[in-house]
Amino acid sequence: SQSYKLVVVGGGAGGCSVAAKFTSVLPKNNVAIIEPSDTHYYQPMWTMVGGGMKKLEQSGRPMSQVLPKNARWIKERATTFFPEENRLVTASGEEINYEYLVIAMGLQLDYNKIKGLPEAFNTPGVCSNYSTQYVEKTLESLRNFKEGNAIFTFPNTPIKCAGAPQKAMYISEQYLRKHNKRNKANVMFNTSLGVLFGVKKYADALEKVIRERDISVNFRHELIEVKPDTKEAVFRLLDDPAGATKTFKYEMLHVTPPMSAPELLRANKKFTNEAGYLEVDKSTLQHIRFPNIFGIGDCTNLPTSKTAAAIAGQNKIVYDNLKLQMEGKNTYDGYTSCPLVTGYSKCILAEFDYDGQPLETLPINQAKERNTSFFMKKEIMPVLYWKLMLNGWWNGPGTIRKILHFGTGR
Ligand code: FAD
Ligand code: UQ1
Repeated sequence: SQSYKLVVVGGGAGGCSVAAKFTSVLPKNNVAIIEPSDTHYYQPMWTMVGGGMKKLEQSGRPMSQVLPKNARWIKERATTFFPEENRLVTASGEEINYEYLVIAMGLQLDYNKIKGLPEAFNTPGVCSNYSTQYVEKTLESLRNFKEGNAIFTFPNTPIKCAGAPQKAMYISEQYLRKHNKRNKANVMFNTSLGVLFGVKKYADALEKVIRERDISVNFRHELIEVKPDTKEAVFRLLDDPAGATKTFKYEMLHVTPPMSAPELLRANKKFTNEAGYLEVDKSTLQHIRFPNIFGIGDCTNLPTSKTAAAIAGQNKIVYDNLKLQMEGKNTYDGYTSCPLVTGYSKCILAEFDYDGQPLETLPINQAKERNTSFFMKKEIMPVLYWKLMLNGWWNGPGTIRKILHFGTGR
């Protein structure tokens, strides 16, 4: 088995950026990243790949070049977590022990929850910007478009980059216009949601785009089946109490799949909230039940939109809070001190915490009456108070205590 100060699960946007911050402050090989993929993708570029503005290869770099050099890369999938024991197991059965864990596993794509997928991706017109396997079919479907419905879907789950299904549609609409096929196309947004976007300011702006570009929107329509033989897509009408469905013919069908937190997280009830996302504090990103575990990015329950931009806003918060946690400085342990002066030259230097447990700075028995403790009380403490503490430069003897106790603190 291997042991690390910090283990990061997932080498995507969140995992890679947090690991990089820690490798610059922790000694070499104190950080391990568990990540099975050969390639790291800049997923926001797939919108442009689908529209033919970038090539798929341009969105990927070898994982080995991207992950921080001073971290140990464990090129495997994590398979079981034992958070109470601070360890996890990988697909090969390797045991990894950690002091601190960052979980950055992203979302899983559940194409298979739609009947007929993923097989129908092998048939004409069915595509998806959300996967390296199907993103190039978006451009291909636009090139081969003859006439009929171009349908863009939005699933009935939270997804990453909630704008991307519409971006795919607007770019496709302009492609069809540019290539003189727009008058043969009926462009449609069939969304499980009841609004175009979660923020009203942008929803209003998008509504204007939809009107100007002659796109039709069908709210509360959830894709449940693709029938490639007849080129039909079946939608559940989410507001129909009887659960009725409606079938649309398609010439092109851009699928945004249902997404969920990785199975592996959901397997451990103590990790997740009801919906299966890693349950972290929304201000500190610390796990609410395991203080030595932090989460970042798409796999978390953070009630914001799941994007790389969000991760840019999160990674310093994880770094700062986890660093404080490592240093034991983020929470107050109740430290207090009362120098018990026992006469004109001796003192018992009491220091203790919330639990009434001694928390002594010096590696000697401070319960003993000493001249040194008396000198400290009479001469050092006033200087420390006037010169340091009142200027905000004295944070108590915790750091000195840790050094004198070789990091153990007691
Ligand atoms: P990911 O980057 O997905 O990384 C998760 C990593 O965890 C993966 O490398 C995976 O291999 C690894 N992993 C999973 N399971 C395990 C396991 N068991 N063991 C070890 N490793 C595991 N964001 C924007 O900010 N702007 C945009 O314009 C934008 N557009 C987008 C367009 C599309 C089409 C897509 C798909 C996404 C877009 N995003 C955009 C979203 C952005 O890409 C994601 O929010 C971001 O990549 C999430 O980062 P993450 O680290 O949480 O997950
Ligand atoms: C951003 O920080 C970011 O993450 C790295 C993105 O992901 C690709 C974005 O799409 C955006 C918009 C931001 C925000 C940054 C600026 C300069 C607006």
